[in-house]
Amino acid sequence: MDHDGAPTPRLPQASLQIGGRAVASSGDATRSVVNPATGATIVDVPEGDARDADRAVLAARAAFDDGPWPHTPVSERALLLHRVADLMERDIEEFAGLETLDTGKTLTESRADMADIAGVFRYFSALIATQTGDVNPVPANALSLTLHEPLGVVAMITPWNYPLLQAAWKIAPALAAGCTFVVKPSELTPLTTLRFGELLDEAGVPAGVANVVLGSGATVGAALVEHPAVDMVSFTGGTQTGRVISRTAAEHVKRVALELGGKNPNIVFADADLDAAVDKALEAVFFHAGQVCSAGSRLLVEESLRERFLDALLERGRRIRIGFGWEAGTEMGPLISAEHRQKVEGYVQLAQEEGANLVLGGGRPSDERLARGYFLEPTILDGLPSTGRVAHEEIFGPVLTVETFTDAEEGMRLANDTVTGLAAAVWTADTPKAMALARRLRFGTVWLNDFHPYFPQAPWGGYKQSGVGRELGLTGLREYQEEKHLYMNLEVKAGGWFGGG
Ligand code: TXE
Repeated sequence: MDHDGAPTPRLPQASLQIGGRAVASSGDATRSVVNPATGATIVDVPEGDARDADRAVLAARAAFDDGPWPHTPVSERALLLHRVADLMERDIEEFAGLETLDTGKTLTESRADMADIAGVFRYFSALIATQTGDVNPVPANALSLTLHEPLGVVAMITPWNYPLLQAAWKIAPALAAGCTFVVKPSELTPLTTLRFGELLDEAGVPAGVANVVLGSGATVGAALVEHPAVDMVSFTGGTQTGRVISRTAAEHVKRVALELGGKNPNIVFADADLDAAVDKALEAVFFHAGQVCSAGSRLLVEESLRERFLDALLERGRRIRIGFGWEAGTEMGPLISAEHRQKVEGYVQLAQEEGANLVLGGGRPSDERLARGYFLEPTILDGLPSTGRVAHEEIFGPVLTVETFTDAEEGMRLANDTVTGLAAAVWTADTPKAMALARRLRFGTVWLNDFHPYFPQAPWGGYKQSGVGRELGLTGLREYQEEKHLYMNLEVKAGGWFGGG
């Protein structure tokens, strides 16, 4: 195995985790997990199949129906979530190293992801420990209560860009709520989720509550979504896959939570703080090589500022250091796979056919050391026509397109002209204007004079085709709960619609 100097952290047991045990897959097939920075195989893992999905769902079902977890006092559940956070903090370097190896992102980014995961567990621990039910003011001599109960068995299907972070956004609230689950990581990036299965076990999660299966979306993913013993599917990934999952889940009227992609406008007015807006515009799109659902890939800049803004963007964009994520000083890693890079390159080509000018990057880096990885230079395309495909489709790579607007009306019209609605940003020194525009933007998150911050305390999710439901925040907990109305008559006496007594 040659990782071009890549660290070799302890690899997780390359087996599935079902019913509290590390088990072999039902079949013999394996899949190579590849380091996207070098193209080298990191490890071979079992390629699960539908039988594994079935075993895992039945284990989660049994743990929910017959096991202690849904009835464990919330104070104990909260303690366990804190233990998970403690263990993650203990092993943060190991997890970050694995994530960097598997995804290509820089170690700094991976460390931030892992720290956020610990934070998410601590947040949901505190949240569940402080939840109360409601006493409803009904017009009867009765006690009317609203209770929040665990929803049941959750199938979690996660993507390759934030493998463990996205899983944690689902696992922490599901465990807090008292659910059991089966998680299937992306077949491209299973390592940290496998290792996390071991960590949950060490933290004391009861057998069958947390199950990890591996395999492709078409077989194992689909089998989880179709399974009648699954109560809910929580999915993060591409819009097209989300559509298929939604359709299939409807068969059993399963609850579905979908976090899909976005085409996120970053709107810069001429009165914005130029330095801050330029720095964040670069971060918005080149962070994790643009493989971020909320990437600010569509820059809308006020016409009068365009030239100055573009000059500054190019000047700083040119200096972004591409390289191996595990090397100090690297600012941007590779794309996840050769196929994905090809797709992104296709968009760079298409943008030019649609009339945009390539003003930065567009090619693969010339550095010989990077030749076997799936790298692409930070790319900027100026003068993109707002009516073409590229202005509307998610690229998911290090590609920034630039369009201009002449006034706020036009800026709002362009920004909202998308079928998705995950995140948007507005840059202006005029606070009342910023607040007014934020109200008009049809996006799940709107940042004013910033880009990218998210917090476990605040909801995350999309308007329109960016998804269904919200992760994080109180809403993120409610996704994994059922509401029950519990009514107790305090005046028991004979009589009713039909008389009697
Ligand atoms: O994702 P998929 P892909 C976007 C991004 C990217 C595009 C396609 O634009 O270019 O989606 O990426 C599982 N039933 N995002 O094809 O296929 C799959 O195994 C059940 C945005 O790699 O959606 C994996 O675990 N599961 C996104 C997960 O779905 C299925 C992050 C995601 O893979 C399945 C990733 C099926 N039929 C891509 N087919 C974001 N929101 O951040 C696949 N899967």
